[in-house]
Amino acid sequence: MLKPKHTPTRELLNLDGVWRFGIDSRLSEQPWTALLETPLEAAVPASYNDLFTDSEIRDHVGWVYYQREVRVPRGWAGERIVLRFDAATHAARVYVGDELVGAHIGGYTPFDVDITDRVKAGGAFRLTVGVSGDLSNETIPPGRIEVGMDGRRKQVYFHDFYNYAGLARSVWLYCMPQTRIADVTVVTDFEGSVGTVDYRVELDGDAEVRVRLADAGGVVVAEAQGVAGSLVVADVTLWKPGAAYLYELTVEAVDGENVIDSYPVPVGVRTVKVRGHEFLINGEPFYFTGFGKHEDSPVRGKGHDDAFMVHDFQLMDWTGANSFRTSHYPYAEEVLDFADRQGIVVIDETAAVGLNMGVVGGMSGVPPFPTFSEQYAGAATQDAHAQHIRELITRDKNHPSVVMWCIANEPASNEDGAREYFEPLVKLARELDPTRPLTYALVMFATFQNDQIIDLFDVVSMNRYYGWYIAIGDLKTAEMYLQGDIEGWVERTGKPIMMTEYGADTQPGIHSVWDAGWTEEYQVNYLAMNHRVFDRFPQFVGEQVWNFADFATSNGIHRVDGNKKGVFTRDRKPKSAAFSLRDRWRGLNGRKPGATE
Ligand code: BDP
Repeated sequence: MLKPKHTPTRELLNLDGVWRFGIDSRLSEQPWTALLETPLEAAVPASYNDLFTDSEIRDHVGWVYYQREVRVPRGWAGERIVLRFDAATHAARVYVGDELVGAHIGGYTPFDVDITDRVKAGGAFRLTVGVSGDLSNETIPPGRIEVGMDGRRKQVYFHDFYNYAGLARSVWLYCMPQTRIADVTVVTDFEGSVGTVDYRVELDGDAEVRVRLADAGGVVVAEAQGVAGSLVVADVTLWKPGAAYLYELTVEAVDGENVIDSYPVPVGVRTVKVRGHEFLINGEPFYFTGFGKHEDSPVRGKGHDDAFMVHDFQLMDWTGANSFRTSHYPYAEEVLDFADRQGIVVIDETAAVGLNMGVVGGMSGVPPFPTFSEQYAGAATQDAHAQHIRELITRDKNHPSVVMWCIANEPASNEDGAREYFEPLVKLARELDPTRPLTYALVMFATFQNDQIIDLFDVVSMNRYYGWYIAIGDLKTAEMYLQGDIEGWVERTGKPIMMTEYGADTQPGIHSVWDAGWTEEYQVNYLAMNHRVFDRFPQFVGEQVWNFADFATSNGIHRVDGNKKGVFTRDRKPKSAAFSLRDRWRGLNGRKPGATE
């Protein structure tokens, strides 16, 4: 699905702002049929939860409604007119006037609603959007709604980050020609100094297609005609981690000399490959440094914010991070566009977090009932997961920054049923994108002895907390556990191995000369212990600390004002560990991680 853009043939109206807002229990039966009777207004984009002081709204289970007037620009007569939601978390119903015109399930991928037949250029309409933050065994991520002693419905879920909901990304009204470019796929390669850009265009309607590729200075370097083809780029400048370079592919649907539709796609020429235990970008071994992140900030919740985005990338660069993982859901498209331009490498993760009943059993990892069963993650969950993978890959396939798909975070890959659940999803992802490696982030209790699915994937991504959840305050024991764990994976797989999560909760301002949990020194020592172990393994291809910043969680006895494993606080102030990571990742203390000599 193509991101809405201003082009010579397409126009765009941003609908962000302050919308009327209410929760279903305080509105009439069919609230979309009239002006919402509510004193509340909510900011878009933002999760609604933290905007208000009322905890009933914050933890609402059910539908909430957003509403505003929209005027269609006068000049759009004869065009196809579409509403676009960059995300509605986790489900949406869209009403134009009194009528339901579209619906979507999946909180982190965009959807369009064609409203050409329902609105008039120059006219206005009442737009109401119902959004539900509910999680069930038919959603990704899954969850369960329980009814409390007082009859109140409560959302239960199996991930620690707070279940923010609402319109957390931009809303657009846009117009396109009736005959239009529906999709573009690019795949790049190079040999020596010659690059190739294979392209494929899908049209809605009948037209000829022509494409041209311009370099960063706007000089056209290759042209072609037809819905698919291969462009050759002499003296190619590659897209590299830390040294982004983008060409622009302009795709045009034409009728003779008449341009019917025009759409630009930024293109970074680069390759990604797994060879033995190496992860190669442009044929060279790449070592990931960086973080697992969250879309999370005070007041906005998961609301996308350009200022936080720019600042986060600055801080990542400051620490020497060359990458991050979009834990635990696809991030706003703006973030991937920015990563493309900044040369930051991305592991793009689905929203499939919490496919693991073992976490309910605490550190024992014993599930109360099988994860992959109709009681929890059954056929409906798998269908939702498949649909989510389709939407993610369709959205992000052309980003050079995205080098790997992470299909799930910490699934119960040690349980029976995991293979039946994941095999078709892996097949689907490989069909949709044969070019990128696949991984999943491995939970602690999925060991090299009991994991049932690693052979389906390309990279072993470990989430490990030795020295925190296991052997806290005893880094010597933790080091032995970690060493043995990695050795086991090396022997079992021969694949590239990386740490996608390792971290220790840290309250800034607490200090100790001993190895005491929650202190700034302990976070530093904990990370140093991990790094010592990683550096012993040539099979190791990267380290992403959990987490970039502190983030909001649901209530829990092991969370104090959220998850404090951030290297930065929630308002992006550095803890001591930020400085030690900077030393390591920028090579200030000698060797850079992953350096071969
Ligand atoms: C891991 C999860 C991550 C949590 C982290 C933690 O993947 O989402 O935030 O543990 O406990 O299991 O800090």
